[in-house]
Amino acid sequence: MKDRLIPFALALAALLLLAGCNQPPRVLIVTPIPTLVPVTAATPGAVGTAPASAGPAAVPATAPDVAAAFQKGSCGACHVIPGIAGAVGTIGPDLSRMGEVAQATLNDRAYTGKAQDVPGYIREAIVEPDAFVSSGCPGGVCQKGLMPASLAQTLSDAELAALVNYLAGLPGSSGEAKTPQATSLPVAAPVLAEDEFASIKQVFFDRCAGCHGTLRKGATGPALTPEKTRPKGTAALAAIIFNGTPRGMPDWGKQGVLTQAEAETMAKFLQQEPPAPPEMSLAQMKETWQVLIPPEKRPAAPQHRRDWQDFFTVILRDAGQVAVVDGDTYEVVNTVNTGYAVHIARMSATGRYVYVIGRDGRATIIDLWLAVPDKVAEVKTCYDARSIESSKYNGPEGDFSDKYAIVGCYWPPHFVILDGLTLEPFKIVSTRSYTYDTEEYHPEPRVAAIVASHFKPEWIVNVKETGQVWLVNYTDPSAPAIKMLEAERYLHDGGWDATGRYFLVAANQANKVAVIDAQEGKLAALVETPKIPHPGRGANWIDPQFGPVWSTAHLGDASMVAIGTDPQGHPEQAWKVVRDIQLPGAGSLFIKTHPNSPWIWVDHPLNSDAQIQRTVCVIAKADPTRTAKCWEIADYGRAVHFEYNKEGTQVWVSVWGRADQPGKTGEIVVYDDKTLTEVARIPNLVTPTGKFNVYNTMKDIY
Ligand code: DHE
Repeated sequence: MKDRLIPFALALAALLLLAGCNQPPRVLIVTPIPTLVPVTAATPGAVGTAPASAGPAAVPATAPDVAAAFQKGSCGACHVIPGIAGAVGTIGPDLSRMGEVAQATLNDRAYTGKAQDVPGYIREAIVEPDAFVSSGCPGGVCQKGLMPASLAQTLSDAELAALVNYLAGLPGSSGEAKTPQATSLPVAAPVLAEDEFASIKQVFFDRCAGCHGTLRKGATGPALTPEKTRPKGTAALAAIIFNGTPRGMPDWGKQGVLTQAEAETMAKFLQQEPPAPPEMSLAQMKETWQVLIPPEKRPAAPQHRRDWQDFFTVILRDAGQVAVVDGDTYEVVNTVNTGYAVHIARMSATGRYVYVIGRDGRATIIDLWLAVPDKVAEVKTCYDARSIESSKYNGPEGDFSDKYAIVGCYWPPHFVILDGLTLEPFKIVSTRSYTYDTEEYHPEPRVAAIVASHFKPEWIVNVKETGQVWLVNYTDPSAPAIKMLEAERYLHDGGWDATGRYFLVAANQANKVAVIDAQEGKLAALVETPKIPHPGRGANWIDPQFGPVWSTAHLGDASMVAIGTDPQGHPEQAWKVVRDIQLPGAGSLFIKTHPNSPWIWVDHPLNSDAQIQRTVCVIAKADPTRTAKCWEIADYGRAVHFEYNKEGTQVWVSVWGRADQPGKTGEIVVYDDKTLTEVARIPNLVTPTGKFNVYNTMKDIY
């Protein structure tokens, strides 16, 4: 084991000063620590139990409060440190057995540092954090640069000596690590000048809000409210902002997006009360709008011989990219930079264009007819977004194919209508409104799923918090007619039934599926389901007993249900749960089928069990009473989301790995749908999640 204190972020520094006193690190002594008892903690490693150290004692005249010193260095933000209040960080190694770990590392030939004894080793780790990088971070080998070297300037000699001494004594005399205290220390927000606050606020909304939420309540990224951030302190937060984390936080400093000083200002900003998030005007959107290849300069026919209708656009979430992959050859035709924490892709009515939305509200359009498919326009329409769709209607009321696009935002709470070829935004509609049931004003109702009707020039826009489904007619998109239907709160994701007349959407926190009759423009039913339905777009199939059904699995229940969708042919079963099929576990996000397939495929990526996370199951349409087969598709990561090829003969499943684990960042496994045998793997993709086959997405086949 070559574990080490590493990036034991934020703590200590003073060693440099000690070195300045001609005191080589290895002679720092381990002193008894009776006076170093933290205010809130149990006594740490018992006196005299720390590994022996050579040299004379460097006892500070007045021993500092060790808990205060840890607090000053913000060590607890990144490390678990027994006995230190709030030291429960999981970015760096757990320091519960630091003394033992240090000794073991010193005995290990792999150790390349200069320390001769345990205290020297710990000091080296603090003062020269990258001298020897630990493999003890939660994700494996720690990241160079994460442990801030600035700690050397943060703490006094005495404070550093106290910390080294404390850590060298871990675990305590009982040999067992102490449980960290969960109390929080009173910490005031650091001072931030008004002008600094104003400018960094904008950076937050541009770069960070998509993952941490505009009000910093957390989403993909953790909550960053003051009670969470203040105990971490400026140095720790700045280090994380600058260097990123193994769990997906980008390294804004290393990427050159933020300077060290800006990272520190951001760290201070995050410890203040969250300010009201900004609105975004059309003019602001237009400032970000870029047409890279104008429509008149785009080809009139495909410039390659590939079957572009069988392309898959694969979301590479943590890379902020979309891979365009050939469905016939499995070659990655191009990798396109898109919005940060990119979320989903949808096709234009003709399929030629792919619309992509990132959580940062950046919409991108990719032209699949270019010799190498690439983006031709982009625009930022909000600070936090999840949905995008195109206009798909072509009928008596006009041909709207590829004419418009729509982006649904979480913040500001609005949707934006854009030109379908250039992404020029031209109409913003706020979703601020009244809850459907209590008629109370809601200031921030987020836009969830948006689908385009094939039968009317209409988008179905789902407004989460108010529980309203808006039917938005785009015949005159600058003055869109909107019909507001009352459905259920917390609308999230959903899809069409096989006829395209009914839209079924999960009201996930209400444990219901709302059925919208898009032809009649009304709510057809509310169907009770098990806990937290999460269909993606769901799966349409013919049940041998109950006829046409639509299915969803659940985040909070180990089951997949089938809901009857044929009020004419099977009125008894219409809008009722007719099947409830047991799965190996809860935590399912997506299911999928194809009219040509004998199966319905189900994933479980958010199950707490690592094996179930990477397990997929199939249910036979011929015998939908149980799962026919379940298996693990990889030995790492999570199995997530399915997509069929154009013919409906092969199924692609993502292995959602981790961007920081070489060899395990992710891949796609391709199965023969009939035999369920593996056909191919598309390796070395960075966190592949959703996959969207051009033909199936444009035709809404699922
Ligand atoms: Fe999604 C669809 C919102 C997290 C992958 N996701 C959707 C939709 C919404 C939504 C509203 C429907 C869009 C539509 O049809 O127009 N997703 C959210 C969140 O708010 C949430 C829970 C938290 C967040 O921080 O964003 C979230 N989503 C995730 C993930 O973590 C997933 C698994 C990976 C990722 O990309 O981050 C993920 N969501 C997807 C995918 C779809 C989706 C692949 C489209 C499924 C489809 O087949 O259409």
